[in-house]
Amino acid sequence: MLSQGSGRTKHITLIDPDKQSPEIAAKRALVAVECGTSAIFVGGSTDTGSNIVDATCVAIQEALELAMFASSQHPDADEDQWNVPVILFPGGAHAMSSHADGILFMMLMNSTNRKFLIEEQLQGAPYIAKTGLQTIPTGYIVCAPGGAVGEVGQADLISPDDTELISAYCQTAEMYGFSTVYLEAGSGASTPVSLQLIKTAKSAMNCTLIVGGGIRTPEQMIAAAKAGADYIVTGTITEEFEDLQLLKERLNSLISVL
Ligand code: 1GP
Repeated sequence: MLSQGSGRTKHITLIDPDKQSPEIAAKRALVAVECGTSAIFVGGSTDTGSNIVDATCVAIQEALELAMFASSQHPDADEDQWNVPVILFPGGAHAMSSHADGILFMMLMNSTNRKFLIEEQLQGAPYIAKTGLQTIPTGYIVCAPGGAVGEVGQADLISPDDTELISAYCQTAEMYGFSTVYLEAGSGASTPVSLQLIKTAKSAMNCTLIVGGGIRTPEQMIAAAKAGADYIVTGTITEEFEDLQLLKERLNSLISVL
């Protein structure tokens, strides 16, 4: 579902179901897909209930299906453009939906609290097994400044120049068999994950590398891509625009540089 495939860095849009109604979330997701985003992550906040997560996944899936159907009626349109996965990015075992295409099954590797290392996973696994949600085994590593997720997740933050430590975390992730590593600076972070950490992570392992948190400009997108990110996640930007046309312009300016 997420792979290093073409070698070109791709963009992922994060939608936090807590930040808008499911209808608005679906409209925002459509704009993002139109701009070329490759997947929609649904999640983020730690206390969002499953009902809101589920309603948001349903609304996004329905909107994508409708757009795909509309495209199929036009000989010049590319209906495959709308075929993007909706993937859960859960704050915990409570934030699940069977209407997603998959789930980042994460270990917050640098948490000091066993809740985020194994307990939430133990609670979520039976539901995932029952619903058959496709799992993406992911090592989630929170880097400074870390923001809310660093605090709530009680992460021992990785400092921007600690290449030795990030390298060991990435090697560990690969040895555990994780397919993916997500370097997170925190939603709305004042500074994104350092380029040094991205470069080191990329060269330390063969896992798919996701980078997110505080990325807001085309220059930051280009730098993270050059440093080795396979996927770049942006979330906050999508929530800043009520006007969908303005959102489209902003997202286009970011995604088109990849
Ligand atoms: C947060 O990495 C994501 O989990 C996205 O961060 O909201 O800062 O874009 P932003």
